[in-house]
Amino acid sequence: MTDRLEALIFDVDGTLADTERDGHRVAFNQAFAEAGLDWHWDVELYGQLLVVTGGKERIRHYMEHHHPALPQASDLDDLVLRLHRRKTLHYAALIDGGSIPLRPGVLRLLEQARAEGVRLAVATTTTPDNVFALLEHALPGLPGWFDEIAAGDVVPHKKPAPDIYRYVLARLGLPPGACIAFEDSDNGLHAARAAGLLTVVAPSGYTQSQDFTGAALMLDHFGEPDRPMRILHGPPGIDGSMLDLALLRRLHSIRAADRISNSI
Ligand code: XBP
Ligand code: MG
Repeated sequence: MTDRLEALIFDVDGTLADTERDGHRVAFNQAFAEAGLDWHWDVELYGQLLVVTGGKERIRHYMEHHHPALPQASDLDDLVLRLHRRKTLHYAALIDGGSIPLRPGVLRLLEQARAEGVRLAVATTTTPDNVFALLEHALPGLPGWFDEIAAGDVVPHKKPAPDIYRYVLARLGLPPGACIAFEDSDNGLHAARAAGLLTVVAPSGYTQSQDFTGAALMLDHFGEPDRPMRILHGPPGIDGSMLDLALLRRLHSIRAADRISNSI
């Protein structure tokens, strides 16, 4: 692990904003209703479907498990694509309508990183349009703060596979030891760790009871001056009311020291 922290790599859904229940889920249902389908993903069912990352993959999984009588024809692929395209438009409209804010402390941390020359990147399974919609709505021009926005089908295997993180690292030209990943889900944590990244986890609405063994630090959120974070799990010597670069650099150097002593 290098001794300098050079980049922060963020998951999007659940990490930058809690988008699943009131964003993606609602948009999927809008697309189904518009297509004349009587499918409805309620809050509980959607929580179960989240085990499958990627919206197209999730629709396909739902069809196979809840409507197995549907013909396995190639026009099924076409239906998935059409539904997903409409879902993406509905999602952007929901975001533009202001229904999903960034999570506490996210913008503050991005601003500090930008001011101090720590690079920013995104590694997500979601569609690129969704990331741009979310960031641009949060702050006009915000997508331009990121050196790399890696999203969706740019890699063959979605999380929990490490592909998207490896892709981002290659694009940034950095080793995993120079970066920290931010995630909210077990699938995301597995992906980041398998790519060799130190990972900070802030569980979101749907992921509170997942297993985050292997996270370097677990928080309820990143914290704001008037809304302190709670550290749910972390190494001794890490404390504070907000996640900032000083704390992240401390975490990074503690983990670097751990690695060196473990390899001796
Ligand atoms: C996010 C997802 C995404 C969204 C839907 O996972 O699983 O699939 O639910 O996005 P992560 P699309 O936060 O681990 O990246 O419909 O655009 O695929
Ligand atoms: Mg996520």
